[in-house]
Amino acid sequence: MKTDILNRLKYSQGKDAENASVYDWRIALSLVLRDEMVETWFRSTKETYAASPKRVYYLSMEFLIGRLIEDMISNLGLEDTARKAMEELGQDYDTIVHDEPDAALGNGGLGRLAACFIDSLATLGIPAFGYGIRYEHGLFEQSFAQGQQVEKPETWLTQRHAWEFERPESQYSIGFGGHVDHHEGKAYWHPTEVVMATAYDTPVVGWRGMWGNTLRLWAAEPSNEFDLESFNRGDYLAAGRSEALARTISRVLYPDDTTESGKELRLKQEYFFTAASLMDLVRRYLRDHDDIRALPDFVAIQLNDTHPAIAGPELVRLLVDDHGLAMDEAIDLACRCLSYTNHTLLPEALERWSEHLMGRILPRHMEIIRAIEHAHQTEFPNSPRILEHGDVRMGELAFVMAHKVNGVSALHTELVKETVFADLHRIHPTRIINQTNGITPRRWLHGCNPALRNVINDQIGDGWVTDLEQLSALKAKRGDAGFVDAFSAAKRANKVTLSNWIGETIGVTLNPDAMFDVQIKRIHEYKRQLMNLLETVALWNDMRDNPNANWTPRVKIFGGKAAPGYFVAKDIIRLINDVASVINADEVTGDMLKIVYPPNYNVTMAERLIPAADLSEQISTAGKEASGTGNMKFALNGALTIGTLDGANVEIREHVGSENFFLFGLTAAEVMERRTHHGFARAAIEASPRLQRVLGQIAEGRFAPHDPSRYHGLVGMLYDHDYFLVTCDFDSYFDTQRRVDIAYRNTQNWASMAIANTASMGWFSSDRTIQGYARDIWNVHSLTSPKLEKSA
Ligand code: 26V
Repeated sequence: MKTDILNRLKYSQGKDAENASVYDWRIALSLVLRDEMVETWFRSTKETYAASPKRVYYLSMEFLIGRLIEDMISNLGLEDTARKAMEELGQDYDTIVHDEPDAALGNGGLGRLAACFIDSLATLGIPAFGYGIRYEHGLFEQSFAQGQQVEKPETWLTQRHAWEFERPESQYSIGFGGHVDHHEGKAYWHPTEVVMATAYDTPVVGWRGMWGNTLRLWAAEPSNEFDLESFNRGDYLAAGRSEALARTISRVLYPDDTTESGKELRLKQEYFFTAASLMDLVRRYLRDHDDIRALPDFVAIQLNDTHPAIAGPELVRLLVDDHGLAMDEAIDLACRCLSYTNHTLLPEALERWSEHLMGRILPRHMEIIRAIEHAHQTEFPNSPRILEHGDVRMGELAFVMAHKVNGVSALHTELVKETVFADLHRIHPTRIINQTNGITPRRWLHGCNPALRNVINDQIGDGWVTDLEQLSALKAKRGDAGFVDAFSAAKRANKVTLSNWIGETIGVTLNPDAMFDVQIKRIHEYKRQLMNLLETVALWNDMRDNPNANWTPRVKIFGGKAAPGYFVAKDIIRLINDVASVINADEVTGDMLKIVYPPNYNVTMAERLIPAADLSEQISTAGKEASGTGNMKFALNGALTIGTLDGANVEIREHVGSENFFLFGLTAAEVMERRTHHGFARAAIEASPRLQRVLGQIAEGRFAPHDPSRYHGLVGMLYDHDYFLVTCDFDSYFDTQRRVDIAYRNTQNWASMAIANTASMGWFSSDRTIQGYARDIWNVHSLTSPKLEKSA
């Protein structure tokens, strides 16, 4: 490996060992690893062509991958070799691997789920492609200025991305705009704007290099004919402008995971990657099949939320306009290929496009959407409309064009049936099914937590990495003092490592024996970071009232970004930072209470924080968090959860046992009922002296003395609207936190509960989730482990 690395340094980076930077070494190492993967990748591709099986195409606007280098090294089983090689070359291995920037091509849970899924598909040996967009700029970089969020463009691609292969031969023209002609029953779309989609492939190799799939991301480039006219006229400025316009499509990830809607560029991004992916998969299919009507036997297309929902009309367009099928037959065929995952019930996140915009950008698709609507209304008169109030409702479109629609946790799926798609569910009662989310154990235990991984391996070997249910063997070891001590020591070591990092990065000194209480996720009102903060202030008050009592020391750790236009979320960030300044400087509470909020939360930061957490905050308003997946990562790494009955918390609690889970708050049904009470928030505040006091302090400027009215809006909102019932759940949350305090003081029992969590999380592997999709939705099979599949 040393020779390979030196060769890569010389011939690919053009550097010798004397002049190489950390970056050069990292690229050299990455290219050597990539060479290794290519072997697996070619073999898998050959086997797939030979077997001609049904394949999965996972269409996702987001893939939140993070760093790849450690994944690649451990999937290939080269940890020791790579470390030794780098060290013998005089390089610090950890510095080298930590040099890789995160691929932050996603906002949060939805994109990270896609990344876990492609890892599981490769590990399970299921032939699959992930299709998405190669954004030049991923999710913005966050910093704080006087406590306020500041966004800066993210620039991962200014460095060489060593994992990908550009495929200039895999290019498709994607049209926009123009008009449609009809001749003798046939439609001809004449777009006015054409953009090229160029493929960039990243090999996705599963555990121990048994199988490799492809993540194919599309970049937008000007077509050759692009504004040739201006160019020939010598108007290079105009030609350059339209060239820039084309590249705009894959320039940047939209950072609003809820509110931003109706933006023309966003619609173009959605169509751009969906159309390129469909043309690509149809072309691959036709290379070794000649009957387009058999497409559903060989192709399963999963839509990750409605973002690629234009796939329905686009596939119909290809089948009718290019392959001559009749409209009704094409719709039926497309349905049998497509399935759709719903990830949110929040009304503001449900996509709609005005018919006007859709008709202007995609005139042929607008005709086809009307045909789909007509066909569905003919078969099911009075069924809910795809077209409503001049809008195309993408959820309804995706539902109607899919043979299966799934929710992402048991509770969420029931709510999908009862709320957003209640009427469609009545018409298609077997279409909605549940597939509870999961996480990949490769990254979220084996990779991020070597200390705990080694303790587990010493007890039960490493079979759990691909068969997470094996962790249940740890349940029996809860009485084994040696094991319990080793488990606790691993957690303590992770907390020390994190404390050092926090000290270095934000200059706050932490006591590693304090309880590390962590809430990391996007900042959203429904996730209720504000409730966590109010509880922190209330605890601080109690500590100051009675400083000599036997308090359980706590560190409250926050992490997360707010959408740039989400002003309430940004106010919450500022308040967390303001409160942190006051509390961290308080000598009365000192080490008993600290608040830290390291900026720019991302996948890599999650990998640092989760292994060091004692307590996992999963406190969303019941009914609002579709699943959550951070909740699973924490429990797997031996943190206990304080949480509501929301999303996958419900199932986590069932698996780990109610005695190992701190439950509080209203249920989804109670939430809906409470909202009907006039003045419910004011009543809740009046009933809680503790909450009143905290809100009073914030309102009178205790945490912003130079700008005392700073949080009047936020506090006023809690009194008057409080749509997410922070006030109603506050007391129950506070009391439960005090139970957590008491439980934490019994270190032996806490360790035992933590072990129960780790040992019970086997079911939450994304391998289990993917096997569910493969069986219930896709009807696809593993090419590496048919036996394993039968036993599952
Ligand atoms: C929506 C939009 C709307 C327009 C602009 C950009 C944009 C980007 C993303 C989204 C999707 C939001 C939905 C989402 O991320 N849902 C999360 O999915 C996770 C995986 O299933 C789940 O664990 C979380 O509970 C759920 O909030």
